[in-house]
Amino acid sequence: MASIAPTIGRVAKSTSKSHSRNFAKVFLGVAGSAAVATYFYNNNNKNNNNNQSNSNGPRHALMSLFGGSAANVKVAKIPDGKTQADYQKVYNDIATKIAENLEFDHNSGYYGQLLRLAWHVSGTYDKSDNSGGSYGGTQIFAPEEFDPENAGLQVGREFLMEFLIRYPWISRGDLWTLGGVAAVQESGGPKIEWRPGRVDDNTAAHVPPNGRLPDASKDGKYVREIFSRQGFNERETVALIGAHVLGRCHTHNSGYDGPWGPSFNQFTNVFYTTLLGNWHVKNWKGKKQYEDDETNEFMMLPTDMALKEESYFLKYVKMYANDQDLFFKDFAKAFAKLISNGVKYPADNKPMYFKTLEEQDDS
Ligand code: FMI
Repeated sequence: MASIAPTIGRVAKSTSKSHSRNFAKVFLGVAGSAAVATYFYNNNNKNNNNNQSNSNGPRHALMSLFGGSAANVKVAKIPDGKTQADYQKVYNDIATKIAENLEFDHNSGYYGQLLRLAWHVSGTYDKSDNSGGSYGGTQIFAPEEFDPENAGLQVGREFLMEFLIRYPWISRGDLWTLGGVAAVQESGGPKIEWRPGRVDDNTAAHVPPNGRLPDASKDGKYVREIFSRQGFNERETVALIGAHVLGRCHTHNSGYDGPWGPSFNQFTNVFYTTLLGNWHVKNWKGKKQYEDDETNEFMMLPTDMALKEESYFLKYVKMYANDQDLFFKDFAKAFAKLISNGVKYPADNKPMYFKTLEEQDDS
């Protein structure tokens, strides 16, 4: 029987070392800044930045692939002259700001916030018609912004806002997904393949409806179905949810409370080793969640427990609990897929890998 005790001892003490109009209306509500809203609006018009206008060749090919809907063709377009060095600069600024705020949220830092933001902007993807996903940066528009599952994500968006102003050429989708990459890598996780060229969709015409992101109170079959709509199999699903190693739940966002385990500011496989310990239903007035028998300090969501209850998930939980390298490899692949779901990259748009701050210090 796996025990969580040694894990708690090993990780708990450590701190991470490397440590059109419609748009304007909605955005002003969010940010309260006329200047920023005007910037986005102008930028949109200037670059003709909407995903209806991107290309012809690939668009026709994709139209037949996705049932003839031109609206959902999303071809990546790198801003003129931008290279990996430009994106590494943005990465560095995000990473530096993370490192300057390690005490945030009970010493969780911003890792969890930024990773959850990257996931929720991408997790609206529907492979059946190529709608949703990270491409258009639509999360600032209703109804997506007000999806109850997105409660609290303004914290991550506001954290990143200054970089949209400092680097006016970067799109929201690129910035938000790059924030997720920085969160994983700077907290000690694997290198994530990332490609640029998501294009802001400021027409608010392709905002996905609510209900596409999973509800944490449900069971394993439901989790399997929701992730399968995004194109993930069971193994990828288990690997992705291992991200719950970072950060915590907040009653004011989701109704749930607490961190999943002791490694909340370090990307490790400890989510799985912790999950394999013993748990009971927490006795409180809040939503049904689980509490660990040993310390009563940690929590699991009903959907996390489902990974242990269903044999089609459990085998991967055990695999990743026993082999962190394998978890890192699978997570990196699945997360890179998640943040690019729906985006068509032309052949010259090559994968980029970013150096961590620590690696740059060493060189
Ligand atoms: Fe998770 N999550 N998550 N999550 N998530 C969080 C926080 C959180 C769900 C529910 C859920 C993935 C999948 C799923 C991630 C990363 C990822 C919370 C607490 C809930 C209820 C939010 C709060 O602030 O109260 C599920 C069950 C439904 C959406 C689910 O399927 C995936 C795939 C990932 C990334 C790949 C992270 C890092 C956090 C911590 C956020 C923080 O603020 O620290």
